[in-house]
Amino acid sequence: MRHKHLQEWIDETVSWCEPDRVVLWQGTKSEYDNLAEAQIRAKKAIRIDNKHRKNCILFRTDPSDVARVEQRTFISTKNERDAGPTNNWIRSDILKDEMKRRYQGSMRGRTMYVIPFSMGPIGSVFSKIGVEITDSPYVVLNMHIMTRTGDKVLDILGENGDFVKCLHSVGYPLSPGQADPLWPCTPIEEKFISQFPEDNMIWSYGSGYGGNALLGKKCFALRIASNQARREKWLAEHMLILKLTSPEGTTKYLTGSFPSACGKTNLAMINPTLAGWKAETIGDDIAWLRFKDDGRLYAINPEAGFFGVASGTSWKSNPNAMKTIESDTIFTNVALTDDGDVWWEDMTETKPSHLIDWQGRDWYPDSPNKAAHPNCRFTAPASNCPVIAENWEDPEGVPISAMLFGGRRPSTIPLVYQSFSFEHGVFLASIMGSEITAATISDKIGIVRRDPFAMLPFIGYHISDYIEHWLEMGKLTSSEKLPLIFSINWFRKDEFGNYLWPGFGENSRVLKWIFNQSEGLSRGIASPVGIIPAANELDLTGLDIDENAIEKLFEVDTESWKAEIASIEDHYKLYGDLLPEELSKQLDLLKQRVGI
Ligand code: OXD
Ligand code: MN
Repeated sequence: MRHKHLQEWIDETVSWCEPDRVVLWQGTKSEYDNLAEAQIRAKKAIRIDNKHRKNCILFRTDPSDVARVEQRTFISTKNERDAGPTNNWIRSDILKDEMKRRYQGSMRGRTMYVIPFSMGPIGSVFSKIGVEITDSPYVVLNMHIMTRTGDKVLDILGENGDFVKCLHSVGYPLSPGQADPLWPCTPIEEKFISQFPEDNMIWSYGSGYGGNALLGKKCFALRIASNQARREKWLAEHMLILKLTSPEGTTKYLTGSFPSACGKTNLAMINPTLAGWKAETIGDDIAWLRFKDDGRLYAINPEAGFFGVASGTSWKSNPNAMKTIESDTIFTNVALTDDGDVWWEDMTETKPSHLIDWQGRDWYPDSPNKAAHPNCRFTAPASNCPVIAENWEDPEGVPISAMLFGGRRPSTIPLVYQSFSFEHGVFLASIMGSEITAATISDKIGIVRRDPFAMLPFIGYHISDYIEHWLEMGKLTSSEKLPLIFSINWFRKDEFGNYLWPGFGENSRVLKWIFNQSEGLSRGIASPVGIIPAANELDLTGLDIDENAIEKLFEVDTESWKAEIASIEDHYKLYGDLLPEELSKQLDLLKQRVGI
């Protein structure tokens, strides 16, 4: 190992965790295939290789370890002020002591893998290096798909390059002869997903699932990177990146921020219904953005794969995702069909007559439980995607013309509106959110869960400082070079509870208007809340939709906005005395425009 500090950290971790073996991951396909094969032989995973799918693998987790655990996620700093009101905080020295005790001997009987990885194309000015140490083969396989790993990263690190230390253990040491459970992990109260932004360090313990354990994703690329971005004047955001080309051949790039499970992956892989329009994927979950010398904001996708929610993904909702997962994909907590393929709720119109469910039990259509876990996932290489843009790995990034922010709002919020200014755009991103549905908390139907910038669980520092950082970023260039900002709501319903907008590929009609706005081809008209399409600016050619529905989609109803403003004021209490002045100013302006 050429990098002395990395070697020291590896040695120190070995002395804490006491693994039986250490493997330095080189990032090759044969390592991946061998490790996958070993998991299948050890009955930790099932091979999925059939007429629909090649070289895929299925893992089933412990029923207690199925999602990110926000209540066990910490931003750990010296001072509580720095974590702010949206994060759990434990003082860093106290948390380190607590976790060090747990790491003691935590890898006994296991192999410790050292995975050097790059977030972003190797060698790009946008990119950052991490090294994840883990005792979970599942994590290794997933990191291999989700990031660029191995020797090529060590080459970039050289002898003294900077890297984010990411330590992960499932917290389940094995004594000699002790059988390993299918999915080792700890009870929830012993899990810790800890970010130490002052040390550029992540310590995760007790969970093997998704964002808790694949530390390059939410922990590094959002929570730690948002701190780095603030220090270094860039942005680390929960955003898809879409490449859009008009029939005339002009290309523009858009970002889209939507809370988890609002269809980001679907929009990132949209098949436009409008003739001649082409949409291609750059990324589906995270964007790192910075200004370049030409004064424009450029973005990269720091990831190399998709860790998508499988439930609900179908040939109707996302055919491009269905093609993406036809090979070299890891499935987690999906059901197994009788002919050895995967299945999940809403994948097909009719349910199979028999399945093995995500917990390995027989399942029939009248079974009371879902066959797949609602948060079941696919992990697939981005390069598998049939609509991945040919420049998705451009180390220079792509210039962003428009930023979309949205949520699930059955009422009040128009289908699309543009902010009057960048500052107003920051305001509308700060108030985005989704209405709680009966499926989540039944006694609070109608309450909006605000998810500012879709970043509520991912901002790695004080939310007031985050808003101020966005506002500062807006001052780094001239206003005409800044991306336009739009509020989006695909989910508005009529009084009978029916969706007013068809969604899916028809969303390209809204994308076209956004494209035209940023190209100066349309102007829109001012409503009290923002700029909406003027008559005939939203292309409805060939769409069977009622005039009334269109009117309702853009209705700005004073009574509803009064309630909305009260709810925003309530949400802003979160900031206490530290509500950024610009947000209260924008709220006052909104009140004036709405007429209250
Ligand atoms: C995700 C999430 O997994 O946002 O992408 O939860
Ligand atoms: Mn996400």
